[in-house]
Amino acid sequence: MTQWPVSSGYDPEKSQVGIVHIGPGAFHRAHQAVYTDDALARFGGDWRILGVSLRSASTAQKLNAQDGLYTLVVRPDKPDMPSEYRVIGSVAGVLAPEAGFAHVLLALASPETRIVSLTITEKAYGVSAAKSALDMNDPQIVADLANSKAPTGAIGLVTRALQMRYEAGLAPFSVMSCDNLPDNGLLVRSGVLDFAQRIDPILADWIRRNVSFPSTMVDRITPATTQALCDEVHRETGHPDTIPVETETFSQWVVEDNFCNGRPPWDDVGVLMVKDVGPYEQMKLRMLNGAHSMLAYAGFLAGHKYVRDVMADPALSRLVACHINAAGATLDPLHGVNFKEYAQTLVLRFSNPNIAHETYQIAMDGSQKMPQRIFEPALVALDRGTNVDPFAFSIACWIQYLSGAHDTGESYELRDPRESELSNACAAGGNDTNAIVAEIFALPDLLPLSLAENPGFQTLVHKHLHVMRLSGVNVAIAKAVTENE
Ligand code: CS2
Repeated sequence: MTQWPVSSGYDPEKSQVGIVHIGPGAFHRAHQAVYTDDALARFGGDWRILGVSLRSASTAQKLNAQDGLYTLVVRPDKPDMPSEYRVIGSVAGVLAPEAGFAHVLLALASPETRIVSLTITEKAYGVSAAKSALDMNDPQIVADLANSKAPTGAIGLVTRALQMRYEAGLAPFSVMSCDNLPDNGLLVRSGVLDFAQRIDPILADWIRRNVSFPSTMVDRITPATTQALCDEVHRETGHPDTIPVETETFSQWVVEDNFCNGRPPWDDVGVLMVKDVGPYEQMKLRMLNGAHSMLAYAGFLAGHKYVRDVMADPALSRLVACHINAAGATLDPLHGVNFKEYAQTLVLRFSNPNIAHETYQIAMDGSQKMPQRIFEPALVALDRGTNVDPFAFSIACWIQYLSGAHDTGESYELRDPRESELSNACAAGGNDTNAIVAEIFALPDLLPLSLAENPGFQTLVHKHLHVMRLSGVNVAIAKAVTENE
């Protein structure tokens, strides 16, 4: 018996592990682990999840002390509705880096492991999307290639585990990325194949022929866990949970039905299994995540701590609506999906008064997020002749954020893997906003060339940044509203 009963009533210990998940952070535990909990409750099966933390020991320490159990706190979007507290049983435990990466490899190479999934954030793949190949400037990739039998990064570990299975004559596992990246299956596939090709071309060939890399679109708003949430869960449930997760009622998962070694019956618990995830991912990245990034930079600079505060700001909420519409106009029609309704749902979700989602959390890692969320749709808008100004405004907000200080002079950390490059580019422009935009646009592997070299687009970005620098972010927001509505 586990220490707390699982809310959906099943005994998780009757199921063995079938999935190893790299990156069992809050997002995974509010999303994939919950769909898997639903599937275990209804159908049983050996599909529990073993988490692997590559960097920090804290998730493992906390979850293992609770037998992998944790509380999912679901926040309805109406002010007076109570939250739901649900104990999830699908996570069997977590391997921490302290246990040594040999243990991780053993778990990945175990014949019981049939799916390896990943939520490691955009920056941790070490794969250049533009080149469909490993990024040879990535120190993790370089280190793992030099020591390919004892890697410590995600791509190296997955490749080495596949090699161990190949050598042992075992069936491979499917590799499923759950990060907010376009064609995430293809991206991780190109990284693994490139890695394998460099260590053993025969292995690369075996992977190419036998391993599936389903793409997925994952969606559930999940703020980082706080001490206040732990206290609330203790008070409301009596469980001294040190690692609960807070999320919204909305949840969506679209998965390419392409698994080489079986999968849980996720389609029976609300997951949409499709042939091509691309259009869903594009819709979500451009409409949801794009608007999120814009509102995070503009909102953070305007002094709003949470997304709900941004949505309560009349000017900003209008800009969010403009952004979502402009993003929707860059999409091709998608059968069965009404973009107008999707847009309305987004506004309701962002406005949820019960969720404390920090703008600063979303603002993190902009260099990894802006390309798919803002730059790509900007190019399409230019091409189609639809409204491109919201994308230019978003970029201006991001560049202003890169200055590292509020209008009041109060400073903050950028939290971006390319932060020194970005700050240097900003500083190199001095007080000349034209030069700042040009410096950022000229950074390698950031903007697509055709966007960076479009003089009209640069002028639009500059126009917004100029107002921001001269008159403050609130004036720039008000001006953008009048120009965009
Ligand atoms: C957010 C996402 O932090 C961010 O960049 O835009 O994490 C967003 O909350 C999720 O993609 C929602 O599914």
